[in-house]
Amino acid sequence: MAIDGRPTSDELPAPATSNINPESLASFREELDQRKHDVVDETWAGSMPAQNGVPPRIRFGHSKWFNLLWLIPIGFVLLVIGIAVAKGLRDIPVIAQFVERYPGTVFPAGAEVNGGLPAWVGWQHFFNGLLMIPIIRSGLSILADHPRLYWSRHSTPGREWFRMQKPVPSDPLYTAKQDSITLPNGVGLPSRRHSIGLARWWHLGINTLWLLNGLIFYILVFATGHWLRLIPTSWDVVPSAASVAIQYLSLDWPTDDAWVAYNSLQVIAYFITVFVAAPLAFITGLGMSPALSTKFKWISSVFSIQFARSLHFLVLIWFLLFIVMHITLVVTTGALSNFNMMYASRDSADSWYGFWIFAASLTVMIALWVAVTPFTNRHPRLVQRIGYALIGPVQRLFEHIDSKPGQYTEKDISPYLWHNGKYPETQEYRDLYDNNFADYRLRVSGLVENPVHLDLRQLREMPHHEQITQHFCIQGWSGVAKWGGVSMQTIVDVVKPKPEAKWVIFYSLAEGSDSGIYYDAQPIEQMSYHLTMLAYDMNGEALSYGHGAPLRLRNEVQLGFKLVKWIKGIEFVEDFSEIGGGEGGYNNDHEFFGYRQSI
Ligand SMILES: Nc1nc2c(c(=O)[nH]1)N[C@H]1C(S)=C(S)[C@@H](COP(=O)(O)O)O[C@H]1N2
Ligand SMILES: [Mo]
Repeated sequence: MAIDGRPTSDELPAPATSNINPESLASFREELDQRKHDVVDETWAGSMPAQNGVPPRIRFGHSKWFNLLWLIPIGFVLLVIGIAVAKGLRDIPVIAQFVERYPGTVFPAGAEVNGGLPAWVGWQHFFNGLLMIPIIRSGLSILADHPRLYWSRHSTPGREWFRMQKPVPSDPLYTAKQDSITLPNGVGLPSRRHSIGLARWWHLGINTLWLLNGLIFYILVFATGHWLRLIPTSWDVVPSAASVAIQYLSLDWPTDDAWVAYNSLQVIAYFITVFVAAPLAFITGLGMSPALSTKFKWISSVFSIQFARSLHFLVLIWFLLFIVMHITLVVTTGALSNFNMMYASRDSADSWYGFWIFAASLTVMIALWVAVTPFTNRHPRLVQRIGYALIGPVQRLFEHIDSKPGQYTEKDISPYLWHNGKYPETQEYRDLYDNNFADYRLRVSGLVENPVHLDLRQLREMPHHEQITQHFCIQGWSGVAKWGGVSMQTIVDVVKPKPEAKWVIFYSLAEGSDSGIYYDAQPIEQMSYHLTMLAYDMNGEALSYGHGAPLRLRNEVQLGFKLVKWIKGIEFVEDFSEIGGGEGGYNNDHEFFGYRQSI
């Protein structure tokens, strides 16, 4: 045994004589599921049965968990106490004077010219609300696919600060997919268990439109005087907001001057929402990209993907609280006048005009809410295509990042790396495993000058490549490991791809969760990246069964599902439309993932 536990090539069993003939090379494609899956039906995703989670809870101390449902009665009691206290406070002369001194609205200089809300504010507001619905719902579906949140990148079971799933069972081969939960119908988009592929097209696709809407909003806000309504220009907003809070809580509303300027509590809430929460949602979203994190090493080392994911979730909580408070107050503080101002640009407390526009916009939102899930189940390919059209260019752009190893060191290695996917259960694999992979051959073929069969001894004799890198599963968990093996560039140099070769297909010994073997297509440029390799060692030991023995792919600009485990063959091709279901990978064929996933 070598000192670090890794077997040397002499210690491996001598290879058996090869029984591989040229026809067996062609057979990879025949082992794929060639059907087109174009609907979400019962058999989809390996017929995973629904599985409920548990009410959300937060960890305090080492292993105590607080069930967040308690916040409902606690919140109610606090509200009642708050109202009683606020009412009492207003009878105290000092407080009464304070409220008189700060009635609630700070009028910035030049505010009068801002009287009324222009029509663009109403439209912006409508589009924002409309887009937020699928964004939030699909975001919840993404969370439900790995229903745990951590502060550190290690995603160690028991170390999460939030979960809506039972504790992780002790089975060492428990997978992240088994951990996913179903959401109540109508909540998630889709609410179905492990529908993350589709949820992500909604989330990322609609996000591009939401960001565009936001950008237009920013431009108009600053091009007009509208920013004076949203950005506090004097510290008086602080006492003034406190005064508004007392007035609201005592159920005696402050005077409404919203036609000219918002009250200070509104200004602060709107300011945080527009200028803090929204940009933070964007930045933390990008913080979960594998490609970007190999590029922005320093930031991603300090603020890990899990930190970004947790903050992203806290931003969601802010948005949800904001939406609930905002709607409650709009409806309880002169609803007709508020609707007229926002939807009809008019200052009137008795016309129903604004109300009807609001009602129409609400109808559109509800119709959308009800229709999106059945639509997604019926036309998942369309959702995938539109999603790709919207976010694909960004996925493509980030794929050009070719970073060098060195971001992490031994001390960053995670104590636990989740397992995922469907384990190999074929006789073919069992025979290889039982014989310690002596009969294993990696078959590299297709559009290459020099097709090869390589046994493990030959692979171990090739120049050794090592990297300590972070794994990003599409479901949201992560972890750092040390991978040892052969750089893909070494293989490329041996086989010499022909100029027509554009894609590289990795075939697995394992089947996918539904039918046919697991496979994935990778762009040929990425085969020459510093962080693309075939790993036969993990953390200094031969790769384990669960993590892909005897050989797996690492390509660190991509999400985990593209990193095929238990590799048996590699084929260089011109395009992948004739391979399997034609979508460039098992998950893309069956679960509507994308063939590029750098975010
Ligand atoms: N053959 C095969 N490879 C696979 C999968 C699979 O189901 N089958 N799952 C993928 C997914 S979704 C992830 S996140 C990683 C997980 O690797 P790990 O189990 O070593 O952490 O393997 C990928 N490779
Ligand atoms: Mo994954």
